[in-house]
Amino acid sequence: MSERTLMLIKPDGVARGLVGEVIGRIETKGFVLEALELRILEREVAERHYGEHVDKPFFGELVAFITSGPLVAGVISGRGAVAGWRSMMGATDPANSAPGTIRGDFATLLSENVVHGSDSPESAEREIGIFFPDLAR
Ligand code: IDP
Ligand code: MG
Repeated sequence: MSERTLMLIKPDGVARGLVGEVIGRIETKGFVLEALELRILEREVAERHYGEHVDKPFFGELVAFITSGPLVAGVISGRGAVAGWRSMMGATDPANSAPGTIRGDFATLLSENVVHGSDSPESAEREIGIFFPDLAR
């Protein structure tokens, strides 16, 4: 019944001092933090993580940005964690993210939209394996 998902606070979120805000929302929602770590991504790890976007015109920009500074990576768990965390994040483009969501409250730019969340349970297991091999199933 419990599900897990990968959560990232992207370099813009860390640089802007939003770590406590984002983690606080996860905790008050009732999700459980299974792993949490500040790190700078290697290019190869970023390219694997965003592999589904390799043919998109923004891929280079995306990898450059996600490796540009420290980010916070975490695994969160709970009932409906994948969809629940995506819902807390808000729509991908902050121009369309509802107020009350993280992107709706804290972002204006599509390329700097503060957070990441896996888009399915299958993606979550793939992404958790990339960031936290010790937690792979
Ligand atoms: P998601 O983060 O909501 O799952 P995806 O479509 O998987 O959205 O895209 C990954 C990330 O790539 C987005 O969060 C966003 O920061 C960035 N991105 C998506 N589309 C564009 C674009 O058209 N230009 C620049 N960056 C984009
Ligand atoms: Mg995505």
